[in-house]
Amino acid sequence: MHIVDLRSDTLTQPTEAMRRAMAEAEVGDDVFGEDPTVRRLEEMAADRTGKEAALFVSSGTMANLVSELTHCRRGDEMILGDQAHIFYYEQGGSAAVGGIHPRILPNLPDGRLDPDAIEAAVRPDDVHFPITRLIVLENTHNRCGGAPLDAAYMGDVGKVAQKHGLKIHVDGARIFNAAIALGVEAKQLLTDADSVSFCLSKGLCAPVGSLVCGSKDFIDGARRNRKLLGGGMRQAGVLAAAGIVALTEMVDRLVEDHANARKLAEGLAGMAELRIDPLGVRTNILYFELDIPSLDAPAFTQRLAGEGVRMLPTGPRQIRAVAHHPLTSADMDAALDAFRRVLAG
Ligand code: TLP
Repeated sequence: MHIVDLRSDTLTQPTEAMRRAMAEAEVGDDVFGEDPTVRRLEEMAADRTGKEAALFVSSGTMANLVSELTHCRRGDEMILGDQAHIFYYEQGGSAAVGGIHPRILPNLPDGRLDPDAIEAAVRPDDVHFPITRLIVLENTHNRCGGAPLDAAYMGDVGKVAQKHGLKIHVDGARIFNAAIALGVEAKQLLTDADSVSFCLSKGLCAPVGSLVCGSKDFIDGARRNRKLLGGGMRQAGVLAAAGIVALTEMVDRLVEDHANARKLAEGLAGMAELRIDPLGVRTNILYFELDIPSLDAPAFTQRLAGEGVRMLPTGPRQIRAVAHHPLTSADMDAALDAFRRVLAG
């Protein structure tokens, strides 16, 4: 059976060009700073994000943790959303490893944090309080339907940060999806950010790896923290080589994933038992609610899998689907047909 697996864009596989580049990569010991392919990837990442320097790390989770550790000291506070990946899905690593205190604000449905609420959460200088150090944003916002945050909003948060001497970190695991959806360069979304992490191993199809980007001083600190976490890699050029292909060949095609997600959403919106607003689907992620009293999301996705389509239950009645390479428009049709069969019982 042909399987259409929409559980996550982390399922993407390295392309033929990546596999060739990996086999031929020139390598060295990256802890000595001697891997030319890693260096080239880091320079490209810094350039694409408009930052001075970049650091190659093993995952998005490590990229975020390294960034938080570099911005904050133990006991400092960071402001972030209650739906943030960092808050929700990273084992509370910033608190567990870094002693960083999370100050949680409600995410608006479009992934933003209200800039006034951010400002109101900044701690006054008082011996009772932790020191507010960092604001964390997520772009695109995974749990808020893959919503992109635009440059105007980033500027609004930038003003709050500047006024109070705070740093901004962007969890930009899917920052290129945001850039493509908004029709801008990623760096235009990041002028107000002190640091950004982004992933090569999601829609961009590389097998492993994320980048942290920021000022040269920040990246020097991040490099120390990566080593602290055991994340110093040796001949990592074999992985970076795939990342270079990801950045040069796989960014522009994300538009296809966005079109496929929208097509799927429009098809699902026509089914009486499902709740979804297709206009809210701006990138490659979509969520919908089941309105079937007898069937919850885990049971529904199990039946769907029996019809060759895999999706992720993310709540008792909520399901997530993520469009990604190499799934096609025809795969979305196949997925919609499978839904019709499951709903028909
Ligand atoms: N997201 C994964 C799961 O962890 C939920 C997914 O399938 O979407 N930031 C954001 C916004 C992410 O969506 C993810 C992964 C990460 C960070 C962490 O990246 P990895 O998995 O490389 O540690």
